[in-house]
Amino acid sequence: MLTRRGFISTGLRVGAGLAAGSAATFLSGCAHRVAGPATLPSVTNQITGSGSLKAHAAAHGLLTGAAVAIPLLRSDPAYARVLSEQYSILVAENAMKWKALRPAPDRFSFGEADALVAFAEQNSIKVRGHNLCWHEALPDWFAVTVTKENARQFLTDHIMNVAGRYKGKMHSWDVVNEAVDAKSGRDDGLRKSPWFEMLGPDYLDIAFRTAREADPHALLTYNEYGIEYDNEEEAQKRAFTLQLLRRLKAANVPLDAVGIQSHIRAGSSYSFGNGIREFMASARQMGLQVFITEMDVNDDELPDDDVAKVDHAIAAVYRDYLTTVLAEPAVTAVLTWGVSDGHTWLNNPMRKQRHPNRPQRPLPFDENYRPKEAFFAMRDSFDKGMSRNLVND
Ligand code: 9MR
Repeated sequence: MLTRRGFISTGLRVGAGLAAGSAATFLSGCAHRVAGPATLPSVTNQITGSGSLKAHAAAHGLLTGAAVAIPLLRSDPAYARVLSEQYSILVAENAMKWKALRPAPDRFSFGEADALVAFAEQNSIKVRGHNLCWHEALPDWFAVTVTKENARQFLTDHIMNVAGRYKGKMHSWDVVNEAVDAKSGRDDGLRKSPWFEMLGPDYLDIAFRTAREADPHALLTYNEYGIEYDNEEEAQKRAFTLQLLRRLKAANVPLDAVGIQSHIRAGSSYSFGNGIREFMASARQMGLQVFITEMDVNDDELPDDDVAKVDHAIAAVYRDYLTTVLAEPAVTAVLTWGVSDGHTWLNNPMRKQRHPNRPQRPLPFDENYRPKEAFFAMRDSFDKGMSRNLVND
């Protein structure tokens, strides 16, 4: 539910009113004006400036951001405007992955990545890099070119080139992404990724050490998913992830933060709480910051087809989840995996949808960049969270 304060200050019937597009008229960008008494403050002022996500986050020492699709940034001024108005940190959804950066073994293609960094610089927004080492989004040539003999060279060259190019400009890098697979059958729970198969567990050490060398200022992050819920599978994955982080720390591998992706679900039979709290506290005790790196709320499991009810349920999950994680002082950044429901990986045509006639609505803005109930839930959760000091400000 929207708080009373939020309800009054926006003057919007968030949920039913917005979803039905009733009184709210969408004006350019993400501005709203509401028909009604002249004394009502313009909502334009309420959701931007001091009413923006970034302002509410900053009041508590938090960064907030979103994953950016560069083609949209280039083609859609309303999208660019929301980014500049709402966020203090951005990350490329795909543009800094190997597949995007490496058209051929001996060539780099930095156009889209550069465009994001330039946009962020122009708008005084920080940037996270995602990612330097992952088992997915590898170019087609990878499998037939990279071997046990040359893998180390490819990995270190890539990191030196990519992290080196943006040296001093990045808030943080996801150096290694999703290295744990609790079902791998290994005692250390490491995923049998191409990097693992070619270099063994040491590939993580190599990647982090090289990233530090390439950019001593960026906060080096290990990023993982499927560690949010209180169920056996995710508890086991948390344990393996902590085991990995401890091993890296003990080996003096440079590591500054852990990313909890936070692709969560509305209507799930599982809950979150103790597991993630303990995980975050353990990370803090190792001296790590915690970033919520890819939050969105999958609504597949909701039986309802009523959009207002779906949005309401999604907002409740945002509120619960963010309240839980923001109680942890090590959490210093919250990013969503996208901006508006008009562009989300969850509606990718390749994904099987339980409600094919109802596209998913996982993000804080709707397809017309109107703020949804989830937007206000995010702001409220930032307001309630404790203040913290940003380390890499
Ligand atoms: O949202 C991204 C999608 O557009 C890509 O096709 C996919 C593969 O590169 O990656 C998606 O982003 C993923 C992120 O990089 C890592 N965590 C899970 C994200 C959603 O799948």
